[in-house]
Amino acid sequence: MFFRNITLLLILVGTTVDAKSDIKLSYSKSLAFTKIEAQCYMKGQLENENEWLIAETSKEYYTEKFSGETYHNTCVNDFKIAKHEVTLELYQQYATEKNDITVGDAGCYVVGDNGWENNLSANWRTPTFQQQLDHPVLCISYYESLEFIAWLNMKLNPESPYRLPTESEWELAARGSQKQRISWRYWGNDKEGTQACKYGNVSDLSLDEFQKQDSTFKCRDGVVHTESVHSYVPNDFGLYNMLGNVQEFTCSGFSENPTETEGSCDTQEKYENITVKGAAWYYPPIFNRAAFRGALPRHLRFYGVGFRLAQDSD
Ligand SMILES: [Ca+2]
Ligand SMILES: [Ca+2]
Repeated sequence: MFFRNITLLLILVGTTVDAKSDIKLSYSKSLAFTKIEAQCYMKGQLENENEWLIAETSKEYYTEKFSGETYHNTCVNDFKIAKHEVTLELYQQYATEKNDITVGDAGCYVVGDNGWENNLSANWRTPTFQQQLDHPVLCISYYESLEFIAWLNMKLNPESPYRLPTESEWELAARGSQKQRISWRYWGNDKEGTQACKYGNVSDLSLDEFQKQDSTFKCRDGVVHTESVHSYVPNDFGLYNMLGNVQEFTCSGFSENPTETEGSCDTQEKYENITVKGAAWYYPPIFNRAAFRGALPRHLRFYGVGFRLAQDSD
């Protein structure tokens, strides 16, 4: 069964308010799950991926940014992962119930006139651009995502608590079925960058025309910033925007050697940074790959980073 009981109930009832809680029907996008069975798979860069990355950048840049994406076997247990990123709408309900304690208290990293800056007036409500309620929430720190998830678990009391996915779970989910795992992206390698706009909200010519970029995909999706979480063609696990819209928190600590951290949640904070996966709406093509791994301090917010829910499978 793909949906949690609560989600199924929401669909059957078909009203805006569920009997078990006041989570609205439209919020169910954040709570629709796909089950992925326990398995082992080959994670990391595939054949020729490193050659392309070095050709696009340099050997030094590759070593600094991408050498930890080693090709190796990793295994996951049965798990469920949300089809969509957590929406602004659901996060807004959480924040309202918490009296907006997370609003604007420490700023959010955005690209300003002089590059990256912690913009103290930017926050998840006003991330320097307009968002709709079904867009992904962003400008949320890892710690804030955990607070939100704790609230959601208390509110809905699911059989298996909601949590963030591990890095190994996330990358498997992003790669899709076996057939798609032979590609850097779930729509293929797409070296020319002409196919991406069909499959995810990526950095594209629409963004480049709005604000000049160093490198974008060579297609046009008409979306400069974020888009609905239920947009573009999903991968064949039925998951949307695994490589687009916002980059996503995992619960795994970050190590240059992924085998140390990828299979579990770093709840003890053994590692300084948390691992983020996927690509945001402004990421150049070199970062928009299933194998890419990012590291972020747990307390910082970025206007390209959000999250999606996962849970243990029944
Ligand atoms: Ca776009
Ligand atoms: Ca995403």
